[in-house]
Amino acid sequence: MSTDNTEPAGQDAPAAQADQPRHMWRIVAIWFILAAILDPLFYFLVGPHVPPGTMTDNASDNQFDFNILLVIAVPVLIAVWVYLGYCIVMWRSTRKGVPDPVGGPQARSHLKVQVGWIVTTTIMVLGLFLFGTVRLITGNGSGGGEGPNPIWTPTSATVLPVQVIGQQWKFTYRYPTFGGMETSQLIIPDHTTIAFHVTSLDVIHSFWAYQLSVKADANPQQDNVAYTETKETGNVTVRCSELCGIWHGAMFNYGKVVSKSDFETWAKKTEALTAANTKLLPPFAWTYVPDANNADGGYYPDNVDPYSNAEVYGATPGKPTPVNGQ
Ligand SMILES: [Cu+2]
Repeated sequence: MSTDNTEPAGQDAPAAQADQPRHMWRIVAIWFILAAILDPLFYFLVGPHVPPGTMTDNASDNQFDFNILLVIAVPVLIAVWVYLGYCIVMWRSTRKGVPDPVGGPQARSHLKVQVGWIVTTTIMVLGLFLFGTVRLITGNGSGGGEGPNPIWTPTSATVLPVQVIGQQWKFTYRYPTFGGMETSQLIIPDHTTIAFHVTSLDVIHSFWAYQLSVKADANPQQDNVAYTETKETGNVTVRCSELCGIWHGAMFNYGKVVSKSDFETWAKKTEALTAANTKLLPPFAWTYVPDANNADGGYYPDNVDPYSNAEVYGATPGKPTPVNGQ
């Protein structure tokens, strides 16, 4: 090809193209065969092992959703790889008889490619939007925190409420139906709908029970509700997923889904064992505000702004200490 840019573009193109194999159709054929083989293989072999597993209804739903996304993504990935691979093999500069690189007007404005690109990506994005919305609604919130007034509530007649309290830097759990006992480990029964009531005593944390596929922000003075239904026994990892201070990375603990009978036994035993401690705790409530004035584990009355100047940590009750020592 001449380096003379004034030469009319594509003058010798028809003759050159006639000798060329139909690259586009070759690429499409290779892509189609690979995608048709790898997609089902991926879905059936890898799919069942995709996180977060199947410990709850939300977890199974989320696993299915991830698999659908991956089944859509795999052909896209294969298309990119096949195209790159084909280009490297067919048009590498060391190969004899390769056509010169095409530039200038010839390489611009390929209507079919442009329309094909826009239509395909639009269909994919709108399809994913629809899919995500439908799955969120049919999945009853998909294990996410729904705030204090959940839109999606479980149909089950028996729901076990478990309060999750985040604080720098740990999670504890209170069981209002077992005397308001507080534990440092999350234990819940199998085949039961659980209502997590997530709150915080200080800054914003986030309760992420990975295997349960539950994630809900823990905000001070907010009762953030998230539902899930347990389907299998097993171990659960709970992590804070909101940067909450210097030991955020160490804010995790482990829990368990146990059989219903094991749960009953554990809960009754723990309730009795911790009865003396429970008496010292503030009465069970959906939210708590540590008492800054007394700093003794007492709690603010409702409707007092915990962060007003009159409520400074360490101040004497009734004698507010102004901030900055003024
Ligand atoms: Cu945290």
